Amino acid sequence: NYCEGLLYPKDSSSRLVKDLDGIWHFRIDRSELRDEGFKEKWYSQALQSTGKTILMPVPASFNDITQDPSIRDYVGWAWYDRNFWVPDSWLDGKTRVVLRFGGAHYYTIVWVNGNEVMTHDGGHLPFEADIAGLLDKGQPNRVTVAVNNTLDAHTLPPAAITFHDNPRYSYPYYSYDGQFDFFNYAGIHRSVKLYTTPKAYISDISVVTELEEDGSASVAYTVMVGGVEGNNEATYEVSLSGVKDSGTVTDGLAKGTLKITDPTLWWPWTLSSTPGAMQSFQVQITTGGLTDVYRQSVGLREVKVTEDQFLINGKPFYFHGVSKHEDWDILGKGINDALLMKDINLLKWMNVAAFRTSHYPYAEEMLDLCDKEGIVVIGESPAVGLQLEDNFANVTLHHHLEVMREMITRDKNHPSVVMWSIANEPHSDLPVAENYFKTVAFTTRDLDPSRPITFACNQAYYSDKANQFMDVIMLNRYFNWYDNNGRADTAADPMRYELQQWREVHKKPIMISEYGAGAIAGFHKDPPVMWTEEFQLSAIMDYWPVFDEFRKTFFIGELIWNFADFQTAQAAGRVDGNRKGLLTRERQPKLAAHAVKQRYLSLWQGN
Ligand code: BDP
Repeated sequence: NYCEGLLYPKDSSSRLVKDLDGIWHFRIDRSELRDEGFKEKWYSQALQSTGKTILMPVPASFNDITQDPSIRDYVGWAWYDRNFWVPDSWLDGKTRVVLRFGGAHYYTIVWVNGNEVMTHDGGHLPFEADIAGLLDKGQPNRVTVAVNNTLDAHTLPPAAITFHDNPRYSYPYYSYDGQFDFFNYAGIHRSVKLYTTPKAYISDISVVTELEEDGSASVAYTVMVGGVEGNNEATYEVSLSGVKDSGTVTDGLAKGTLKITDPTLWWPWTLSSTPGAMQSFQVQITTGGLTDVYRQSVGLREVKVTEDQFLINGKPFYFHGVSKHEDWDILGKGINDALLMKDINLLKWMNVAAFRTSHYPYAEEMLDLCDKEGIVVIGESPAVGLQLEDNFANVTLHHHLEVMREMITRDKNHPSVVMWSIANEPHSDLPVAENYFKTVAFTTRDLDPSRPITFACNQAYYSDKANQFMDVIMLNRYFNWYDNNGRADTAADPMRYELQQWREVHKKPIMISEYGAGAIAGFHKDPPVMWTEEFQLSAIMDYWPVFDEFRKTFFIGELIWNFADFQTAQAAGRVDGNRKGLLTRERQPKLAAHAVKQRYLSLWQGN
């Protein structure tokens, strides 16, 4: 079922990776209709020769790099370009040279030496194309990117962030209609890489582990092979943990099952003293005298859901953790290894077992770190805020299914990812939502039968129409923040009641995917008032006895909103962003972080 792969670019004896990250040329299109770049064909020449450009780092959001508010708030086509060289040996006619973007927000068009090579719809997932045929020997090559951050009713997320030609508005005009609560950061957010493969190549690998009663593991593998010419035969060899298999590629596929008698299992760090055991699944294909080699990191583990529990390798797992954002000062939604590593270290410092990639797929580099550290991840799609009837139209559904396919193709081999969250806070009470979620759930299960499905629900147990199709129920609740202002002590009763009701309607495991309160670091008052660190702490703690009440039965997790403060659109209820972080945006702890650290330690040790 998996589509052509999105294997992470890696060096091997048959492949070379070259980074195109760094400083690019950048220009926003300030014309009335944002269409000058296309009219004047900016892609057909160096961007610098089209007019004034500035320098822009990649990867990064462009918004916070300069002091210009019109760049921070820009909506429309933003243009990037840079030159690069490739060695002559790459242009031997036998080599694929693939240009790969880890992700750009939101709609992207890419040209190489003036030729359009690919477009991509959606902000968080990779896209790539073989550009070997367009490259020049002995002179620099140029890559040009146009990226547009306009969001409408049918993008994911849906929103009304748009420029238009209504003369009543000055440019840039945009409005947030409240459907999602984070800044619409834009630009080339993830790494840009060139990599080579032989003409016949390994295009995708997937590995699914099942644990057998006798303690062995069955590892089912599927390898997709591309570019095998004519009637040529391709053969393959795979190996994992010293167990080997080989055969002939049939219809572009190599499939089989490896039996590992004494497997080293991948464990979350809260369930084992040797967590995060990653292994190398080596694949080699040979055809017409050419060989391609790829080593896929895998972790052997199995996930199952019962009526009451979430099991990893047969052991009950409790999701004590946080929901996060990809959000950093200056960098916006760009990525950087130092900042990713800092977040991982802070997660471990707070004794976090798991987090949710609210509200979109995170960088592959982050998932790699979670694999290695044994931090459990709920992978969320960018379907945040499907609220209007129009958001459930077929065109959105079609795109949603495509995004699920891309996300599963990219992330399916990460053992840290244990569940798919297909949406956040949709109006799952609307009649149109029933068929919509039925379709997304069935398709997702079909794409990946090895992981349970959920979504973050803020609707009522009596009106929601989507949870009937889920394996796990996740609830977002703010009883003592948006309701009952100033009364941190009002969450426990409604929380208890709701958990009981949901459980009665659906005999499924339930967890909280968001709860929390805003606090501005340094604001203190006792007795507590809203926005102080004391209030945030008591608001969060009010839920804990209820969680503990149900923890031994069907309640499988608690994720605090949010790991850290993050940037949002400007609004009366937001203080230079959303302040529900346990940490500040600069990653320094508020009072509540220390209490959460203690609680999570005791939950973990009590496991
Ligand atoms: C929930 C959303 C989340 C918001 C949060 C809040 O899922 O994106 O940031 O509430 O209001 O509704 O802080």
